[in-house]
Amino acid sequence: MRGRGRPGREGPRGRKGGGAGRGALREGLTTALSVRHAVVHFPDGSSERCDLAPSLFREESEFTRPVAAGDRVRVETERGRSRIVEVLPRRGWLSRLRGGKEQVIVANVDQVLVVGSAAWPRFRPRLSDRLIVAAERARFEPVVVINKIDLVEDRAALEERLAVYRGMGYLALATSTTTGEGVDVLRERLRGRITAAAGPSGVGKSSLLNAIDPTLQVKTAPISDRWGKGVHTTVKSTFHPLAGGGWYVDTPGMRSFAVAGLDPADLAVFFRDLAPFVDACRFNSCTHDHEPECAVKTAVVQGKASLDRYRSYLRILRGDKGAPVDGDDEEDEDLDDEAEDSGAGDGGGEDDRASPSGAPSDPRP
Ligand SMILES: Nc1nc2c(ncn2[C@@H]2O[C@H](COP(=O)(O)OP(=O)(O)OP(=O)(O)O)[C@@H](O)[C@H]2O)c(=O)[nH]1
Ligand SMILES: [Mg+2]
Ligand SMILES: [Zn+2]
Repeated sequence: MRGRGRPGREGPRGRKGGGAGRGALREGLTTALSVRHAVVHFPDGSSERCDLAPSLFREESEFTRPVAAGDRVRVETERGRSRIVEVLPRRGWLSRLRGGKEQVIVANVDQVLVVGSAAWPRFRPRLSDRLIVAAERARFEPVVVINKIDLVEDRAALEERLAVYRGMGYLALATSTTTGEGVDVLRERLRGRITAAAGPSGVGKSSLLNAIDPTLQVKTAPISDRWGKGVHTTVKSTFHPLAGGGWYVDTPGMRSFAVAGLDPADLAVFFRDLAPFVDACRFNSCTHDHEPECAVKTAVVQGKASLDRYRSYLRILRGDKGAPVDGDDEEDEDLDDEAEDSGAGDGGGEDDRASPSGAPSDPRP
């Protein structure tokens, strides 16, 4: 099996030696990040706001920031001030490409809820599939969620899509925080695990958390952007402890998502439905695009693999080359878009925030 394209198991490095002998050193979990600080949760149950040691910033790095939510870190406390002096190697990380660097949305989770909505905003299969690839690359198990299922009467197309994901071995759920559909199954799946929820703004990532644990009351907001893209209510990746054990990492909505660190030759490895056909391609270097005698294309033509998933594959493969993909009606908006980096200071994955002013409110049937 081809394994290139996976991130190294190393991750970022902190100061060698961790500053032993100066202040007391403790290990903890980074549960939230702002531009200059991080909240670190310690095994004794306490949390502290910590500075980031300047030494963390010294090295040239492929990452936009030295610390990410979910990082296991060493914290030094001197004269009542705590600061992160070392980031321990990551088990995996969910990241996106931003301005040529990797922006880590969250590190060291067990699974990623790839959340879309049935309507308002519309379901975006390309974005969900990109997130699935990023989760696979991180070795985090994807769980596919199509929320707001109460908003559609004809579910056939969405159910078909869910069936494709189930066929790949993923848990794939239709949910509604309004009717409660799917919430019990989801709650059970989250128990005892660290789960990051990712997807576009306004699909209900925070609402799902509130449905799972109503005592949390995380902030949510109606979709009031007339283009249905939503306003960004959650602005940074934040860990919430779950009553039944485990954590739910609520992340900011994304308008676009470019998978970081992909080698086109290995992309098919991250498509569990296409990967089994790869070995039968005539050419070892087949990218399953224009090459003759491609077993992946044959499988799609014969209906053994989903055409829509194959479209997602081609979209990611062709990436910023911009070559059109036949029959792909998804807007060309899910590539690396530096214009999005307006201002916000990269506090752990936050996206641009649309203005909510003067827009209509969330329509309910
Ligand atoms: N009809 C319906 N509305 C929902 C459902 N889930 C959430 N909503 C509404 O959708 C809007 C957006 O929900 P949020 O939970 O804030 O969305 P989010 O994904 O966290 O958005 P960001 O934080 O901006 O990324 C809110 O008005 C919710 O009440 C659902 O299952 N059905
Ligand atoms: Mg939110
Ligand atoms: Zn091929």
